Amino acid sequence: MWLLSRTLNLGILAHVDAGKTTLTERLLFEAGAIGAIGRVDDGTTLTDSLDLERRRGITIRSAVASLVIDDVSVNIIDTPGHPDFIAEVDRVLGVLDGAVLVVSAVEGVQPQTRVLVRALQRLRVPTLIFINKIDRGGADVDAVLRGIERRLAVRAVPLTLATNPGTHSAATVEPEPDGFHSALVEALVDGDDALFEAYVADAARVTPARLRAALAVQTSKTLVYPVYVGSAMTGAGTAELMGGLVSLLPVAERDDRGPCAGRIFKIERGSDGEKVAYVRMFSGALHVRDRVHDDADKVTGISVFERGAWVRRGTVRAGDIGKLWGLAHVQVGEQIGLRQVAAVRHHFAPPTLQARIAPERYEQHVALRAALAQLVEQDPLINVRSEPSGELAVSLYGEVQKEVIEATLAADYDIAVTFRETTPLYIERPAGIGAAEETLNSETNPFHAAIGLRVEPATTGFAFRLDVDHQSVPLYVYRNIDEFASAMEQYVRVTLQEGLYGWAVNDCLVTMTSSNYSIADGPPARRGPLSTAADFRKLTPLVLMQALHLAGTYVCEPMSHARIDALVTSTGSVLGMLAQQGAAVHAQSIRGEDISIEAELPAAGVQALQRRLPAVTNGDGVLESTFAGYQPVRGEPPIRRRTTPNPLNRPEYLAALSGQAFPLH
Ligand SMILES: Nc1nc2c(ncn2[C@@H]2O[C@H](COP(=O)(O)OP(=O)(O)OP(=O)(O)O)[C@@H](O)[C@H]2O)c(=O)[nH]1
Ligand SMILES: [Mg+2]
Repeated sequence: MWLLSRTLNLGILAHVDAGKTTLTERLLFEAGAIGAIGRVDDGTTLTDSLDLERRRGITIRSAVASLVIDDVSVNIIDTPGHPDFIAEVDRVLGVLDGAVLVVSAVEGVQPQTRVLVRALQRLRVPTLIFINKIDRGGADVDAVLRGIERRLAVRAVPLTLATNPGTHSAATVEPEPDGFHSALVEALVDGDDALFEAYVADAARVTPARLRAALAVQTSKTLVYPVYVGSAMTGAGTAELMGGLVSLLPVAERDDRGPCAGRIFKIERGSDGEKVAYVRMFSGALHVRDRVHDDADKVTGISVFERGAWVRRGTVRAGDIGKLWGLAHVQVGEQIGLRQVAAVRHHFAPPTLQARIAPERYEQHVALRAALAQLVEQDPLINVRSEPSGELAVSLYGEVQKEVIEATLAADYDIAVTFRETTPLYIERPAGIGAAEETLNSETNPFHAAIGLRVEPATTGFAFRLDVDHQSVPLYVYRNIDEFASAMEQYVRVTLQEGLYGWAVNDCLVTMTSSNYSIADGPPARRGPLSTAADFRKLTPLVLMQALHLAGTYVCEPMSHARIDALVTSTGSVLGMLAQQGAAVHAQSIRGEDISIEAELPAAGVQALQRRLPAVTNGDGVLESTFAGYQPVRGEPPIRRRTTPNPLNRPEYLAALSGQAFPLH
């Protein structure tokens, strides 16, 4: 049969430069999916296919390739490791059956490795760890293993060992059987009572095959993390890793019964500028000429992987990744098969910076706006804003992303741009609890809907809850109460983009406490025109901003945790530089001639550290930074001018609505 029945959608994740793309290339080569092996350093790998990726030698966009191991079709998603491109990882996390986390045998566990592992754990993505670069000088597998146990706090189970590490002849061997057997038992009994009892009753009856099966089960439950060592460059240890992919990760049978459900995880523009959407199907099948949900465009073309290569087909089935054509309005992160599009959940911190962007030639302003709109399709977190001044502003993770946007606009759209200063992207948090309500037919409420909302602080992120009775929901407008809830959640989210000081409101729980609607003839409301979805949508900002006003908000600044490694002789100048950026130093540790300094500072100051580091450390310093949450701003809160009329100014809001001066979406 030409179509394999089992698939594995595999993410390759790691810290920048750990060797993800090199490993992907190696796996593709070993499995025969490519005839010659490319190199990142020569710009010839399959997955770093963008011009900019090849020139810079880093991955910017996630890319999909496919290979076959035994009878399993493995779709590999090679992701970028640079923290500026974390949004790319975010989008693929939800479509993975398993992952390989690459850790360099030389650099070891990095802050970004921890960020990634936490997200993989939260989503319970079964993960194998590959300790790469054992051929490089300085490789220290034992130290990396200790780092994995200690800093990643996962139960690591080493399945292969390195011989001659740190040399070009580095190779891998299986561990000595007796010691390996007892190490496996020790790692697995905690998570498996039956295994524990069998072992206590008669240790000899716990066979290697039984342990192997238990290892696969506990790997799929993310209780343990099998570890392989090797070199993506020389190919050492990669065959064992490939064996582990299909024997330890949960390979899915292709089963296309059930309703059509999938998720769009990547959007790109084809050679003619047409939109191409990548979908991972979870159940059912999607065919050419189907709609992805009730009011969407029709799919005009589908490509799927067959034996490692994209081929045009009429259908994409559960378990598969496919490319879809014809969906002009589809958005990345969107779930397909459902009419009501669920809100996209993010697994990492949002961008912490914003920068105003302007074309060098003023007449390209409209072209720039259109080009940015296309970039936002691929990366919604860029979140382009039209400032009240008419300028455009984008949200950013960092300087490298900014350079990539600039280079992309120049190369693909022929637009030269300049970025104005980069400033922090503050957020607002509710200070207390606030509640507001509008009832039907009251003087203050021009809409045919009634809403009560309560706003209160929440520990992390945004949550919406519906606390109303079925009877109070207009089920002739929304199909069911869940659809009403997700519509209301969407209206609330849109409103919270601009809080009392103009910044997005986060870390808050919004509860809908009352609801009512009017129908043409009698109860439950007094006679009146039929409520529509627009009534609920337009009334939400009025009620919500009132509740927010009563709760009060305070503005918070994004912080970064920075770690600087340098020579001890640079200590004074590094500390001086940190003090100038308002950083609080937490720890200093000296090892031989090296010092490692850890500090926390406003995220907006990290770029300045990066810029000044070479001069301050005579070129020896290395800076690592990760997001460290938000802290209340001291003193006068910064204000961002709103781009939409403030619903707290009711006449202005209503006037703008009736004039349709701004879209609510
Ligand atoms: N010696 C040695 N070098 C390696 C190995 N794997 C990767 N490299 C080199 O390390 C550098 C980074 O490799 P990439 O494969 O681009 O790393 P990456 O993780 O994909 O990097 P990003 O996608 O930018 O995060 C390149 O110069 C590779 O040639 C290895 O096993 N041994
Ligand atoms: Mg890469």
